Amino acid sequence: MRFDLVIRGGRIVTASEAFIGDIGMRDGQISALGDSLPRGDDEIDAKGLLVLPGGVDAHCHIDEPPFLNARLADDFRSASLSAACGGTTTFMPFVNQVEGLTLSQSLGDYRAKAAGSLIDFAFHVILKADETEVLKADIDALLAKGLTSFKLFMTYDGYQMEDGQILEVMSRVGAAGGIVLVHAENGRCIHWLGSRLVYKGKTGLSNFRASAPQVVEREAVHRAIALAEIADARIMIVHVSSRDALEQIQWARARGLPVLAETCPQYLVDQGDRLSSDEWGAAKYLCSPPPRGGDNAEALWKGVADGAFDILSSDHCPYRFEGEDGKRAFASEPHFQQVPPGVPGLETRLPLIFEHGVKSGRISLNQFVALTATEPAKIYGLYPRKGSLMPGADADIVLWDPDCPTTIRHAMLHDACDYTPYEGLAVSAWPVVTLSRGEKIWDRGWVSGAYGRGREIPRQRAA
Ligand code: DUC
Ligand code: ZN
Ligand code: ZN
Repeated sequence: MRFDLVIRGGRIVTASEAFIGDIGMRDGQISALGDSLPRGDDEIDAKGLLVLPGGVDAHCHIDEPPFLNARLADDFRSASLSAACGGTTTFMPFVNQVEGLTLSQSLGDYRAKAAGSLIDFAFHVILKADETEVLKADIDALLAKGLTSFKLFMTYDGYQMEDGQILEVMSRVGAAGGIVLVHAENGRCIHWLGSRLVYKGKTGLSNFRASAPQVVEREAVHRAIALAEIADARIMIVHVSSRDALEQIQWARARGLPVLAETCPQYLVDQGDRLSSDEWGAAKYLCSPPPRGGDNAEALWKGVADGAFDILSSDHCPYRFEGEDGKRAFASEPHFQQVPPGVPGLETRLPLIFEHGVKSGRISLNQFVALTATEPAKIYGLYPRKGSLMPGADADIVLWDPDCPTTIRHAMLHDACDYTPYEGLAVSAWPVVTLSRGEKIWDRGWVSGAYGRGREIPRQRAA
């Protein structure tokens, strides 16, 4: 058997196994796993390294039309580079509707943007609270094109859907075998609470969490679960931030309802206390739902370890801090309602979860692979091509140095944002080599591979 490349002698880890061995690949696909494979045309000595499936980041915002009037910093080039350098080989951004275009037309527009990607990708769709008839036609057209995951919002002007519309979307997508991603916060409560705070003159950033407390997320998660049960749909509660919301998910799962859940590093490496400040700097931690502080992160980690969460994604939402598009540009004083919510995190997702999950003993290496690569690939119809090391899978492989002390600095990252919320945090492992379909695109500080080599991966029906 001839191999283009053999990765030799590393500790190979999948969602279910771990063993020392070699991986041989040919024409961009994994062709054999074993011991003492024949020499390849090229070789990587992986002794002392971990060899994992490339990460699949199933939630990131890239080059969308301005959301709440704010412009995202990353295009597909910078975002895909950043992802690759952090060990992610497939990502799933959102087609968001462009003003004046249908969703199908917006998909065409977005595909053209994604043509600059360094890594492979597949799309979700963001739904606006449009006229129901328009929405129905749009959803059907996209389902017919193989897009099977739709995100709806229970908050945000222009996006917030009422229960009837949510039922309509869920039943339509559910009947077609798709999945509905739910941003679960009660927008009316957030408005009401926010107005009261503003009336009392409490406009500083420290009030952001009080305007969207846990109960607002808990109520929305509970309602989304009930609506999904009525509509007979499978749903994914995205970016779960609190113990209260997690309890609702556990309740639903105990009843056997098809409710899946995602959380993200900003809730697991909780810096919610940094949102207690009224200084501009707090804006670097401001995202929706808010990181809660207190014991929420520990409760979420317990949920992750116990299997209450299916996937861990970044929710990369890179609004700059400075500059004309920056968070600071939205108001002369820091005001909790005027700073666009969102934080960058594509490149730091895996090292942070590795550190706070695996290194700290909260989850196993197999769980790490499952939560960050295999499960997102399965849930969104990309498996076994992605998220796996099986023969026939794409050779998307990441070599990790498990003993690579690194202090996170924005200066070392590759996104187009101008800060990281994790500045100065120490981690002890980092992805050192990233292969995408057998091609080295990140090798110990060196970047290679042509922008535009990334492909859209056709989706199978969700598993
Ligand atoms: N949450 C954010 O923090 N930003 C944009 C969208 C979202 O759901
Ligand atoms: Zn959201
Ligand atoms: Zn998001």
